[in-house]
Amino acid sequence: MQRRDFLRFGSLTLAQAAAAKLLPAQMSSQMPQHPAASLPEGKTDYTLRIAPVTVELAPQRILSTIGYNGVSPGPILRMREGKPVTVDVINNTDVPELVHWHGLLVPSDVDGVEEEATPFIPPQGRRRYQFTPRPAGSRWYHSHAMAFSDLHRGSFTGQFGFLFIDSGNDPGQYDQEHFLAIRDWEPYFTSFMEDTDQQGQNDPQLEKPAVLNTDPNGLEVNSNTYSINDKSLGAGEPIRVKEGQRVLFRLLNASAIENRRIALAGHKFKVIALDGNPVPSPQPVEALFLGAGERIDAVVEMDHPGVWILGATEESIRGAGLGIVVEYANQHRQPQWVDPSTLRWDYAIFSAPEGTQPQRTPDHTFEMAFEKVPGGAGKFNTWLVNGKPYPHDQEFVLQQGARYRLIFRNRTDDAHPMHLHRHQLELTEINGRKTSGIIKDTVVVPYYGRASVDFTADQPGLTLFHCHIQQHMDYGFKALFRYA
Ligand SMILES: [Cu+2]
Repeated sequence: MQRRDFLRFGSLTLAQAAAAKLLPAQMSSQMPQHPAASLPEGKTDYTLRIAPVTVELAPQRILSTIGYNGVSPGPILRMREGKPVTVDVINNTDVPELVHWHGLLVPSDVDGVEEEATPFIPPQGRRRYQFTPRPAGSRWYHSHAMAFSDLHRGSFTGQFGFLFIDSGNDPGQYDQEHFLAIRDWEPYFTSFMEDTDQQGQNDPQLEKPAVLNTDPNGLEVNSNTYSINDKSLGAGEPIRVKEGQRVLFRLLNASAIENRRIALAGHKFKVIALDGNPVPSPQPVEALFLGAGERIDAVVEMDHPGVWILGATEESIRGAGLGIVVEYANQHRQPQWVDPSTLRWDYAIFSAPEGTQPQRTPDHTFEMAFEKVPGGAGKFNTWLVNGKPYPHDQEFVLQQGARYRLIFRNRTDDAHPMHLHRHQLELTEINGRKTSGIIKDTVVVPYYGRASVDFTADQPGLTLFHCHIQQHMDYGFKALFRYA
C-alpha cells in the first residue's frame, strides 16, 4: 500500500473552523468523478461517507479530523439480527480506507481488514459491504487502516460509531438508553508514559519475567484532550434523569491508545453485558474498566438525587474533558464528583458460578507469549508474539469445527486489549482464576498477567488477532489465523 501525504489537521481557531465547515461542499463540487465511483446496483440500507469533519468539543475548542457522515462519532447504526444489510461507503479522502464491523461474525471479504484481504475503499471511491448482522448486542464500527507514524489515520481519527444489533426480544427493562463513546483527541508521540493506570498492577504478576528488559522505551501515543461522544465535560447537554428511573448506559472505549476507568459519582453501575454479550452474573460495581475497543452495558438505578459527573476516575483526565453531567429533575447545583471507594475491576465476578464448566472442552491449545522490544529514544517499540514478528500464518492454523484455547502470557508492562476478529471468545481464565460463560471479542490481558480464552473455529477465512492499541498493532502486535 502506498501511503500518501495527508492534510495535517490540528486544532483550529473559530474562524478557521467556520471556514473548514465549508470544506465538504467545496470538495464535492470540485472533485473529479472517479470512474470506480459509480453507484452499485440496488438499494442500500445505510450510506457512510468518509470525509473531513469538525468536532466542537466545547466553545473555543474545535478540532478537525476525519469522520462519517459529517460527524464524529458517526451515526448509530441499528440493525436487526439475522436480517441482511447493504452498507455503501463513500470515501471522500485521498487515502484508501476500510470499515471494520467490530464484534460481528462476518466473512473476511467484508470484515474491513487489510490482513484478511478485504478490498480497500479506494481514495475518492466507494465500496459496497453486504453482510448479515449477528450476534445481537452492542457492537461498533471503525476504520481499520494502519497508521504507523501518521496520527491522522486509522483509529486515531474520528472514524468510529456505534452499531447496535437488535435481537427483536430485548425486554427493555429501562427508562432511558444512552450510547456513550469515550474518546481522546489530538494524539501526540511521547516516550514518557505516566503509568497511572495499569490494569493488574496490584494483582499477581504471573508472567513477569525474572530478568526485565531495561532498554530505553520507544515512542508511545498520548493525549491531553478528551470527550464523551463529541463533547467535553460540561460543554454538552446533561443526561436528564428522574429519581427512580433505570438508565441503561451502553459504553464504548473508542480510544486508539488507552484503556480507561469510568465511574458515576454517587451511584453504582450494574454490569449486564460485556462487549455486547449478556454476562452470566450481572454485578454492581463502583467503577468500570474499558480496554480500547471494549464495550460495557450497565444499568444505573437513579436513587441519589443531585447533579453528578459520569467520567474518568482520574482527575486530570476528567479535567481534560472525559465526562458528562447527569442531572436529576429540579436539581440545580454544580456537578459533583466523588471518588469511588474502589477502582477494582475483575472480569471473574461476572462469571457463571464457580465450578461451572466452559461451553466445551477445547480440542487444541495455542500458547501466545507477548513481548515488547523497547525502541529507544525517538523510535517505535516493536511487539512480538512467541518471539516472532507478524504474520505467524503457519503457526495458528485452525481445523474447522474444532474448539481452541488461547493462553495469553503478557510479559510486558502494559495491559493489552486483545481482539480476535470474526469469532466470539469465552473467557476461561484470568490471572490464574477459572471463569466460564463470559463471551467477549476483546479481552484485556493485565500487566504482566495471564488470560485464557476459548473459541470454536466456525468462521472459515483469514482471521486477524491483534492488540487494539493502534500503535501496538501497527508495530507488530498481531497474528493472522487461517483455516487448514
Ligand atoms: Cu497493546
